[in-house]
Amino acid sequence: MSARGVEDARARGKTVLVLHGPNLNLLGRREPDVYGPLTLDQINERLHALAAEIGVELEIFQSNVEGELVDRIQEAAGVTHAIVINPAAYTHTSIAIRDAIVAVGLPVIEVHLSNIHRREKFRRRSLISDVAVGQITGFGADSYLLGLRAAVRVIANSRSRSLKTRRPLKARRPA
Ligand code: CA2
Repeated sequence: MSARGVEDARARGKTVLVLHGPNLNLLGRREPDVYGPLTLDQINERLHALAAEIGVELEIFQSNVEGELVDRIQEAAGVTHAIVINPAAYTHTSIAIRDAIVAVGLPVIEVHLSNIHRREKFRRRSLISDVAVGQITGFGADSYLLGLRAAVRVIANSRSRSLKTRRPLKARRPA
């Protein structure tokens, strides 16, 4: 096994939560030039296949409702090891999702299908990116797969502290 394989083996059996924000349930039906041809179910199938290959447990949740995404982030505390989130339009508006991420203190990878930095000005600002471990943007459905791989790497490299005793991240000041 490669050094990276040995490293990633530490993430085996750990749980990653994938969250999809509003309107992503419409994928594949409209705007394929911007968001790609795959439906959300097809993206989820690819995520499940990769998770099985790597040996991590996967939970996937989509909602068009901000509060439901906040609830799901809160419920992840103590049971999930990392979160991969495409907050969709809430990326640019949601202090509630940002606050929930800070509150649970779990490592978060922010992903986007399109490159938000090449689009309209209002999409270039993310309220999530400075409380996330990192952002993967512009690789279509592969952004999610790269996000899952990044989450596994973060889990593997984190010290084996109990999830329950993990202290929340310190909120950083937005620019
Ligand atoms: O590029 C991304 O992944 C986005 O998070 C997608 C959001 C957008 O608001 C963000 O700025 C960037 C939009 C998701 C809506 O998806 C649709 C899919 C098909 C048809 C219409 C919308």
